[in-house]
Amino acid sequence: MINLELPDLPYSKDALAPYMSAETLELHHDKHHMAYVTNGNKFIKENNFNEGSIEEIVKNSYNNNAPVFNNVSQHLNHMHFWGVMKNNPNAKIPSELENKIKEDLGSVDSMKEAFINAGIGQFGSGWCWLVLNNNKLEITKTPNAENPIVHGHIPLLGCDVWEHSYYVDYRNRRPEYLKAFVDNLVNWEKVSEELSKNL
Ligand code: MN3
Repeated sequence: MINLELPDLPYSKDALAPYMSAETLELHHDKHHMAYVTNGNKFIKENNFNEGSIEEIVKNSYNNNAPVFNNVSQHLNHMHFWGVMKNNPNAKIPSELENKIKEDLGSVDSMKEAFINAGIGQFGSGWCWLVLNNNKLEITKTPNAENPIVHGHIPLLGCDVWEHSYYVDYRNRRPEYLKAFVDNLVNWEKVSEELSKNL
């Protein structure tokens, strides 16, 4: 019987300031993510989705059971999101990852630009991603709760573009939030480790 649990953040609530405030993390982690966990457990139980891993429940409920999918996929998305962030301005991207970015996406700058544009281009709520698709890096976006695994993609870096992720700190300025994210908030060592594990 699967039971979703809210993970602790891997850093203190003020660790990502000034790019992402403690107030945002309190609301986003303690309230929004908690609600996905609580509702996910409720809908899993009510709809008998008890079998398999979180990833399997996400894939099995996609286009099949919206209450289960929306909450469990958002739980998966947020566990990823907390894990790929770190207060990291002027970060050096590990060379293995940097070389792969250059090979598949031209340059680090063009990767960042495409990532920001994917986030801006996601109408309404959703996510933008750096994914691995058939061993190639790609930039994608997904609506609402969708995680790239439902398309057979491996998520390496995802950014939450739901308003709850940036409205406290950036108001309606989503492009500014996305630029602050790619320039200052990415744990590139973690992204590089995920790439190595999946190549
Ligand atoms: Mn969120």
